[in-house]
Order: sequence, then C-alpha cells, then structure tokens
Amino acid sequence: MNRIERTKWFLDDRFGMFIHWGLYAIPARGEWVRSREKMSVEDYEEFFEEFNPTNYNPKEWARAAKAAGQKYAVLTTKHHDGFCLFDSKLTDYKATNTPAKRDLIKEYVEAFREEGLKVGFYYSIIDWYHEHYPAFGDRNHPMRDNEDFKDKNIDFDQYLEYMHGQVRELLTNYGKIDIMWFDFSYDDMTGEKWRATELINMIREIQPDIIIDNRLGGNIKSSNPEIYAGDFYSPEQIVPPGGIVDENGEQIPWEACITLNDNWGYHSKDKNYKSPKQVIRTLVECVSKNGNLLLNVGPDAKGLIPDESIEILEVVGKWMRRNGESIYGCTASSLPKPEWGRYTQNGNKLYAHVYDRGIGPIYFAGLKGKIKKARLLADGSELHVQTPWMAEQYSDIESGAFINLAGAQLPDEMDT
Ligand code: FHN
Repeated sequence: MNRIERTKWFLDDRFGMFIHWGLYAIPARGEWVRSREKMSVEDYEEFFEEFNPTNYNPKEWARAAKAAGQKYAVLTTKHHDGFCLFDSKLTDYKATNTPAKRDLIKEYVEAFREEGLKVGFYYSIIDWYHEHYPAFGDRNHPMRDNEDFKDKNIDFDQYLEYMHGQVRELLTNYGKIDIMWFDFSYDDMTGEKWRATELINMIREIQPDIIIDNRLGGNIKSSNPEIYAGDFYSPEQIVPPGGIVDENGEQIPWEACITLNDNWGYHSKDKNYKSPKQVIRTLVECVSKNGNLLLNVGPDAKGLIPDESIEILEVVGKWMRRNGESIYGCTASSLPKPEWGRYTQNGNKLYAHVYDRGIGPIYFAGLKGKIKKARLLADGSELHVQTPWMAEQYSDIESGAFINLAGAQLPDEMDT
C-alpha cells in the first residue's frame, strides 16, 4: 500500500482529537512543567506515587469526540517525561505501577473503537527519564544537560533498543492502530540517529496500513523522501498559508495540530480558550487547503476533559451535524479564494463558507452558467442563483454567478 492509499481514510475524515495526558496533569502547569521548572526526579516522583485518575472513563472522551464530529483520536502513550500510560514490560515507569493500576491505553483503544473512531498513538522519542537518553545538540533538555552525564556511562543504543521495543509493544499488544504520531526530531537528533529506517520497517511489518507523521525527520516534501519521512506533515499551532506541496507541486497530506487554549497538557490557570467560531473556521481553512485538523484536549489529573473544552466541542459538533458534508471527504477548490469566505469541494459539489455576506447576492467568480442549484447546507433550504439588475454593466463580473442569500440565516448567525 502506498502513501496515497494509506492516507485516503485520513483525508476523508479530516477532523481528529489530540489528547495530552499524563503525570503533568497533577501539577497542572502544562506538559513541559518538569523541564521548564527544572524539577528533580524526586520532586516529579511524587506525582507518580499519587497518580490515580478515578474519573477516567475513555468512553466519555470518545463520545465527546464523536459528538464534536471528530473521526479519529491520538493519545499520548508516553510524553517527554518518559511516563508510560501503557503496561510496558520494558519499564517500571508506567501507569500500572501507580495507584491507578490500569493500562490506560488499552481502555482508550477499546473505548474509541467501540464508538467507531480510529485510534492513534502519540509517542515521544525524547525521554527525560531513561538513564541512557542524553542531550544532543544545543537544544539540551534541561532535565538532561551534559552536566548530568559528565561522569555517567551513556549508551544511547540502549535507549534506542528501549524506544524501538516500546513501539513494538504498542503496535503488537493493542490490535489495529491507525496512526503513529512520533514527537520530535531536532537539531542533529533526527533520522538515522533514531535508527529511523529500521524503526519504520518494523512498524510497517507489524501494522502495514498504519499512517505515520513526519517527526522522525526526513524530507517528506522530497520527490524521493527517506523511508522515515512519514505519510503526513504535522504543522503545529499554524494553518500553513498555502497548504503543503512537494518539490513537484504535488499535494502532501498534512494535519495541523492546534490547542484549544495555550497548553497541550492540562493547565488549571490557562483560560485562554479559542471560540467555537475560531475552531470551526480553522477546520474549514484546513480543509480548504487540503489539510486536516487535530484539535487538542488536555484532561485533568482525575481523567476529566475540562468543561471549557467540552463546551467548545459541543458547539462545534452542533455545526458539524448541519455542515459536516462540507468537511468530510472534501478538499480545496481550484477556484480562487472568494472575498466573502472560503470554498471546500467534493467532486462537483462546491461548498461556500460565507463569513461576510455583504449586501445583496454573493458573487462566484468564473461560475456563470455553471451553478445548477444552490442549497443552504444548514437546513437544506433552496437558495436562488440570481444575477442582479444592471450587473452586466460591470465587465469584471461577466464570467461570474450570483447567489441570493436574502432571508437565509447563515450558520454563523444561528445560535450555534
Ligand atoms: O514538545 C511537544 C509538546 O509538548 C507537544 O506534545 C507538541 C504537540 O505537537 N509537540 C512538541 C512540541 O512541538
């Protein structure tokens, strides 16, 4: 199966849930808290000793994602702090050894599959806990600066054996997995420094259909990418202005990962949430540029997705129930971006996302005589293709068409 075949479902689904969860939910100051605050192993250990998310019910998470219109999810199996949410046989630093005594990943996979969502694993190739993970390059991770290793006998290959072994565990012990989301290469720590070709060959052997992001390194834009360049590009906290193409101008699958507030992991004081309208327009913008949106939630230490996130997802879901046809299976349109909003397209169906209705009918450049009928997606009501009186006087619009929105209440204007 090639990349086009592997990513077809992904490009149809368009909208997923990212979930950052782990010990860092207890200090509740984001997933980099240990590094940023230079906590000692002992300081951070207390969170390991107390981690017990009594309200963790991934069925609730799955239902929230499904109701929001999300078709897949990616959950952190291990973040940079090295703590494993799964019952790895290669470490004691795992959820089954905390008061939780649960394989949190097993429960996640079962719950999301039961709701019909595809499941993905996020796995950090950076590891601040493993004794043989040193810092490389000038982007030392404060918890592992060279001072820590001056007198220690580091054998990085032992870390790589551990890392590859855990990826094998994850892709062997939990059934079919749809996405492997690695995070992240940097400076000279990229590609074969992770023994990436060997790792990808192993992954493809165990889960041939799985899709993999581009963060093992390698140049996915190259017409002859390294085997570990991945199946999709993973822009973060940005929608690439012109989408993403390779050196031949061919579309590359991509997925923008975006936080709902300013943190990936739970941060109890971060109330800077995006509005539902911002989320919906970001989703439309991604699809209008041939991309996906992976929207993040950071559950708290009890295992609950914050109420603010749930409320946003509920409004997004209400919009998706009316307008999801303009997202799922859609791509960019070949038409130039209209003044009043954005286009998405699916075959001969063109979807007009009208952000600014202006006055009078809205104008569709280049579509004179090409619009057979128009319907308001939100309620299926008929809209009239209507050339306004005197329009012929404006030569620049002679190739255009007009649709009269008079009386139509646009989704943005509805109470969603
Ligand atoms: O350092 C991580 C960060 O904590 C978060 O997981 C994001 C999500 O894509 N990735 C890295 C930053 O690029």
